[in-house]
Order: sequence, then structure tokens, then C-alpha cells
Amino acid sequence: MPDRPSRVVRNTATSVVTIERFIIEQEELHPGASGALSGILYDLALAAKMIANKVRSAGLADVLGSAGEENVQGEVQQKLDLIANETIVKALDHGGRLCGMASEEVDELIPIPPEFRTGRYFLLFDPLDGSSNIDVNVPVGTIFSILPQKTAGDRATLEDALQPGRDQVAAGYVIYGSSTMLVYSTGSGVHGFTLDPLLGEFLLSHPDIRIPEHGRYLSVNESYEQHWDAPVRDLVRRYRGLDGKRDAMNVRYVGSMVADFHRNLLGGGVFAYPANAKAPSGKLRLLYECNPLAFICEQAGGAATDGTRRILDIVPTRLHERTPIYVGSKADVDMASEMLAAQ
Ligand code: AHM
Ligand code: MG
Repeated sequence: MPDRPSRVVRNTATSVVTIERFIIEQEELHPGASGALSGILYDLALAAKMIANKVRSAGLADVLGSAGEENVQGEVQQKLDLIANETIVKALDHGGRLCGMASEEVDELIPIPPEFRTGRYFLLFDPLDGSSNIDVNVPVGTIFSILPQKTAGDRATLEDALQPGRDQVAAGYVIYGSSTMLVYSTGSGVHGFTLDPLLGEFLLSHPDIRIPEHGRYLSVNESYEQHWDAPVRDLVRRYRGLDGKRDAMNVRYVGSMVADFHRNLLGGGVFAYPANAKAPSGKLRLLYECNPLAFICEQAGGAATDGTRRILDIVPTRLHERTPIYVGSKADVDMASEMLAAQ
């Protein structure tokens, strides 16, 4: 993990800090920074506010239900997925800071239109994760990952997208829950901001988040148990205290990865989506979901593995590649690595 640069010291009980001010202060810790990364983060915060508005009024406006199109994973998209996707593209494509983008909802790379300037960063995102939960009012989220451009041209190629997660320069997520929160890291700690709906501003509410070493919560969909192999079944039994070798964790599964991850980040725990006989690589996407959350988790003191490899070390070969994942409190994730490596 990179060294953590010195930080801005403030009294969080009395200071009111907007995300804009915080981003500027963080940039000042890196002399020579061009400001491009900060600009991308501002634009993402703006997109998040726009999506939050749509999500909040989803039950009122005629935006519920399926848009009727299937995405590249063969899943039917909800209308809000498309709206969130479009919102992010439109907020980011003209800033001159990106060479390209990729979205979980789009088959191919999203190019920067020829009329706009480009920059040296590549953005990957899942515009609305957990969108099947929208019509039952369960939290959903946006996840993003920012990579440096690897190739030399002014427009991105697939090579720019297919970099291991350890090369991310920033990652974050937005959770649209009882309040809207944006949590991100640029490699110097993890910081959370809560949207003040009256001011329309994200305010620093959770500076320097650290995940507890041991977790209280286990988030896994146990309905797949019959399709797991024996080591995964044994691991989940161990987490649940059923083999008598550790205290039982509390099972909590929203079915919306951002919500499950966020709870475990703050309270300690592990989120697992193992491979199973019906989904040999699991369900979740390396580039849009697993890499960004693994980056944040490591920055907060946690860990993430696919069972045998650190998530951030996996070299992707496809844009929509899936991977099994165990992410969360370090001791609990290390237990997964040990038990699954022994298989
Ligand atoms: P999505 O990107 O199509 O919304 O799917 C991802 C979601 C995650 O948020 C969640 O953890 C997982 O799917 C739940 O899947 P399952 O119902 O198989 O447990
Ligand atoms: Mg998703």
C-alpha cells in the first residue's frame, strides 16, 4: 500500500468542510498535481447529487420498472440504471480530463466524443448497483474507479481499462440510503461525506474511516450453499460459529453490494460472493465493483481476496470479467484466504 502523505488536521467536531474544499486540501498535499483528478472527483460528486435526486423520487416519477433492454450480462436493466449511466457520462465526458470510460451497463468502451478534449485518466463505473432493489425501496449505489491512462494516444484503448486494481489512483462509491453518502479514497485514507439535502452539498462526516480488524457482520447469500464447494461451505460455517472454532458473526445481507459493504466498513465484517457451481466466477465484476471496493477496503485497513489472490493483483483480461470476492475486516478475509488455499 502506498505511504500515506501527511494530512490536514482539523477538529471534526466543529469544522464544516465541503467535499470541494476537502478535495482541494488533499490536492495541496501532492505538490505538482495538475488538478485533473480533483476535477474528476468534483464532476462525480455532481453526478451523484443528480442521481440521488432521481433515486429519491423514483417512487413518484414514472421511472420504475424495467427499461426492457438486456445489458451485457444478460440482465434486464431498470430505467434508473440507464438514467444514472447517462448522467455520469454527460457529467464527465467534456471536462478534458478523461481519455475514455467504461460502464457496467455498456458492452464496449465509452469514447470521449471527438469534439471534446481528452486527458490522462480512465473512468470505470457501475452507475446503479443493486438496481433490482429500487422498486422495494432498498438502498442502491454508484461505484467508481479511476485509472491512469496507460497508452500514449489521446483516446483510450482496451489496454487502459484492463489494468490491475492496484494501479487505481482513486476509487469510491455513493450510497443512496436513508441519507446519501459519498465515500472515496485517493490512496491517503478513506473519507466519507454526507449530502445535506437543503444545502445540496456533501459535507465531511466520516474522516479517515478505519475498518475494525475483526468483524461483527457476515454478508453472504446463503441460498447458494447447495452450489458451493466444500471449502466455501466450511468457511461460511466457521464465520457463523457453527464449527465451534470462533464466535458467530451476525448475518446481514441486503443484496445491494454497496449497502452491505458500507455497513461492514463502518462496523467491521466481511462481504462474500463466492464462486458456485452455477456461477464459476461468482457474479460480481472485477473492474466496476470488486476493484474499487477492494481499494477502499485496503485503504481503510481491510483486505480483499478472490480466495487465492489479492483482488487488486488480478490482471483483467476482459472488460466485464467476474470474480469471486471476500472483502472486509483483515482478520476475517485472511481466514478466507487460509481456508480456501488449503482446498
Ligand atoms: P447488479 O450490478 O446487477 O445490480 O448486481 C450486483 C448486485 C450486488 O449489489 C449484490 O451484492 C448482488 O448483486 C446480489 O446478488 P444475489 O442476489 O445473487 O445475492
Ligand atoms: Mg453492479
